[in-house]
Amino acid sequence: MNEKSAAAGANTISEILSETATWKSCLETLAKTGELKSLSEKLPKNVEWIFVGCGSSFYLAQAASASWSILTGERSRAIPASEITLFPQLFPVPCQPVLISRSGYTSEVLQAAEYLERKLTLETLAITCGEDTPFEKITSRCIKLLAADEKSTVMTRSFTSMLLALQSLAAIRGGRRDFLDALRGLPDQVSERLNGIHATIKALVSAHTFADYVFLGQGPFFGIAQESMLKVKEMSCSYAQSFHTLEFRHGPKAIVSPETLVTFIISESGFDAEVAVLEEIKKLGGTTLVISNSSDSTILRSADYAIELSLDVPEVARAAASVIPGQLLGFYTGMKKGLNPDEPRNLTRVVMLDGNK
Ligand code: F1P
Repeated sequence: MNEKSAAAGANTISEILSETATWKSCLETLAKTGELKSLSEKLPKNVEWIFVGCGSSFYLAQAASASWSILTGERSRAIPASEITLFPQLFPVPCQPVLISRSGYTSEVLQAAEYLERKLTLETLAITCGEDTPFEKITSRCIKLLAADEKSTVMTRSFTSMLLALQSLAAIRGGRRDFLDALRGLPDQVSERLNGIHATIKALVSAHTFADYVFLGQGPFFGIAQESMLKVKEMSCSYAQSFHTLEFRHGPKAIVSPETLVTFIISESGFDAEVAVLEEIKKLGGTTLVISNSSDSTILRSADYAIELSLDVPEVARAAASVIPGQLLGFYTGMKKGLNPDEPRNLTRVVMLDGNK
């Protein structure tokens, strides 16, 4: 085994396995500084919240936006940064923009920030894992999670840590003390389950090679399904798709075969309806992986592989943990194909367009 193959994926797997410790340090720092509380008081009321990002950061925006509306009752939506500069008429004003960027250097996000701050004179809120970035200079307010930054090209602990930070801000806005208390216990609960999740995914990957990967989720778990899809695409260069679970019936299920791995990220709110889709897809011959907080006889009957998180936290707080199986699936499938998940084909860690380089 030469040096390069030995080091393949070393950053990504250590960053995935360090996620719960990173959550702990980020949540403790945020609690100590009290910055989320003072931010919550300064930010406007009765406006729509618009979460913005690119790539993983856009899928994070989707999960954060759904979490925001559930925890605060305020209107919100998620938009890719490029839509703001290419179709500005789609952007509602007034609103509170929340811009998400791990690096703080992504050109489309910087261009969107410039447009929102300078042209629309909106005070944007940024969240990033970078230090001293142009992102921080352009935006009005900036939450920095330096402990969550990564060497790998693919986002893992940065994705989950920034999601938990935005959910914490939402809980403060929504007066959800219970949610904040529950989040403090999340890292330990998840780290106790990490070995089990790891073993299930390793067994699945070593036993199968799939032609197609489908991820399904509803509510905040749709953004998680999208991110899981991207992790498998980026790290293993496999064909992967994601849909709202019940949307899968409306056409996409035509692709189901034993060579298709269909991963269900089952919510509590839509449990019965989503499990009914699972049963149907199993009958069509798909190979199924189920990620849920609790299980029942239908899941046990229809799941080829099942990961039961059994986390003692509110439903929305489980979103971050629900992406870990997808991260590991992408990683081990990439390693099995002899690829390097740290440096996926055709990708750079930051997308910087001419004029921003
Ligand atoms: C995020 C992103 C990643 C993608 C690749 C390029 O940029 O699009 O999602 O995996 O690494 O960058 P950002 O969050 O740094 O703006």
